[in-house]
Amino acid sequence: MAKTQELIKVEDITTCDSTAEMIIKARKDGVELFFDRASEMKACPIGAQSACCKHCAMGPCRMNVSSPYDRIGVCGATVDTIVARNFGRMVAAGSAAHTDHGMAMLELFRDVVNGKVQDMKIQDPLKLYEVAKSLDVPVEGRELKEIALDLYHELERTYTQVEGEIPMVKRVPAKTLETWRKEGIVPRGAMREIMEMMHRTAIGVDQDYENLTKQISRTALADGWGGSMVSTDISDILFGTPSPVEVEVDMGVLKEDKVNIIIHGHEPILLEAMMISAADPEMKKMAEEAGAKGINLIGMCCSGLEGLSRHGLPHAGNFSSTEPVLVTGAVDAMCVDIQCIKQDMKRVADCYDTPFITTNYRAKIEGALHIQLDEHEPRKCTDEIIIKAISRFKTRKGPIQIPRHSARGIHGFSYEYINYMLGGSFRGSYKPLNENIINGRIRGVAGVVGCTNPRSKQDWSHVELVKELIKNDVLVLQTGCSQIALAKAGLTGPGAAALAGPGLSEVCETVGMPPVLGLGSCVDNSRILIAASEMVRTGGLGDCLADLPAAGCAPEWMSEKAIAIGQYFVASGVYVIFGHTFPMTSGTKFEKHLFEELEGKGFGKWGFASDPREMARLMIEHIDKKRRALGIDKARERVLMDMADRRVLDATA
Ligand code: SF4
Ligand code: MSK
Repeated sequence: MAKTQELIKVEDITTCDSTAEMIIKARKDGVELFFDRASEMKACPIGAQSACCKHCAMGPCRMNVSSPYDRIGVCGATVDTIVARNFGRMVAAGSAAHTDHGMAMLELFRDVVNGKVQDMKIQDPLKLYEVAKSLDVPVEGRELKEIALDLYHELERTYTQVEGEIPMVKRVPAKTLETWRKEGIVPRGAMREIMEMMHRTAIGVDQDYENLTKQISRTALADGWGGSMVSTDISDILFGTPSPVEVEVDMGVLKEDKVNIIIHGHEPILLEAMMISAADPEMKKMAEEAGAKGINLIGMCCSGLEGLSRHGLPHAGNFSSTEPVLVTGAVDAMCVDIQCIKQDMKRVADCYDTPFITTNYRAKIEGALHIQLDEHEPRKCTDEIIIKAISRFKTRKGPIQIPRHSARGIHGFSYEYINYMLGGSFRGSYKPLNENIINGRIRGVAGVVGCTNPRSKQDWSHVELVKELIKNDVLVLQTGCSQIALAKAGLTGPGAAALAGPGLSEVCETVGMPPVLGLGSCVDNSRILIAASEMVRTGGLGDCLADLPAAGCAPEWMSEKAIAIGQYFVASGVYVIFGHTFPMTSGTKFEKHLFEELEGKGFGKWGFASDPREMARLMIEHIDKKRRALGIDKARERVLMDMADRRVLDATA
């Protein structure tokens, strides 16, 4: 337990009632959680502004953040070089995470098609045809297997190609692609771009922040229009394209009389295999014989979003709740794969006698039980996890305290479903969306995405920002942990339309959709890119992605993956605001380049704000600027949430 100072007040840590209850319990139990470490471990002010370099043994070198041009590194690197190189390495790391995940999905697809993985088969052949057609893979008169293998080879280029353009550029609006070609930033293949990014940021290589920015964009685009997009498409083909489903979220989904198993991480294969094992009559019988009323599979973080979107699987919470959920004592197994797994979860799990199981050779944790998931025989791993969970259920020792909070909402939107929802099955189209934007009922579209962070009050910025946006008739698309913050607050439920402005709420009621559309996990930000491209293609909203009345925000981000996502949206033409902190030294030329100059070159730009209302103001201002440029603006005031709105929200939550 953090000892040196008074513990931070729970109401300053989170707005999630379940998490708050578990923080209080953990403190009573003498169990330290990451919130207390975050308040004790003050962020280094130089590191926070990304003004230090340790890329060689002549350093580490630290810049003077209050006067950044006072000093240069031992090698002569300026603050612009240092900050840009650090930013580039964050983008490389984030892009590597998404593309490695995507490549694993593609390999699984190949092995399913070849019959090497027997337990799984293609769930959405229609999507396979659509993706193949979009990439000019011939489909007429051919067997599914033939098409699938050709598609595999085509998509493999996304990762391994060393020259040329990645396949998905075929989906990019022509004018946006023209800008990329002019700037020389069309990605070749993700491995090549990430490798070059790492090379160019080493000592003595690229020392021109503008030139570095080009490679930063190229690397990020290889993620957004490459690794992540392939991951989403292949996961849909293999496991089914999401369509709306009502889901229960928050820690109240844990059941005292069931075997509770949490799946946390990112790759859907663990979750899919767990579902197959949990449905096995033998496993069910074993659980009943142990006195349980069933096996309760629950997701968390992005694995949870994959399960929630495709299968309506209950979801217990986002990144900041993954330690607190263990404090309930009700988790009979916590199984994890890759990304966003906090190492100290193992110790917290031990405190509550919960088996903590890693399943992927790329992400082991010292001291944790590892049961490797072999995709050729996934049930070997998942059956064993269930047996361990049943045995823990039978011998539960400590008292159990499950928070009673839960909320129901509609999730599982996709590019395809939005098309169908707006236009119907025979004339599926984005035309009604564009028309409603042009006539002003919908002011614009915002992507609100990303993590939670213990240095930022959990969920608060996500929820406050989205409330302001919808109140001002901005349709919100969501992914990642943000989606769960809004779901817990009741904004993905049918009642949420009552909080929207008159135009948006009219559209929601006509179409029967909530004003906040959850699109899935963090790799599924690619769904937003595809939807935005379709809006451009549909017409009336400009010629490129940068013309759209749209903006994005990650108000409580923490992962390098978020920086990669932000950069691929900026390079695609979107204004992206980050909250809480930004890895940038104020007053530098590199800051001006990212925050102002990129827009003049036909890209989007970065922005920063620490208050969610300020984020909303900046996003709406940008949306209105784009509306004016399109000639579709109508003067209107920005509306602020008032007490009456808050009462409506409380009633709908
Ligand atoms: Fe210092 Fe230059 Fe080495 Fe970085 S690369 S640690 S700035 S000497
Ligand atoms: S899990 S990357 S905390 S969204 Fe994708 Fe959540 Fe951010 Fe991890």
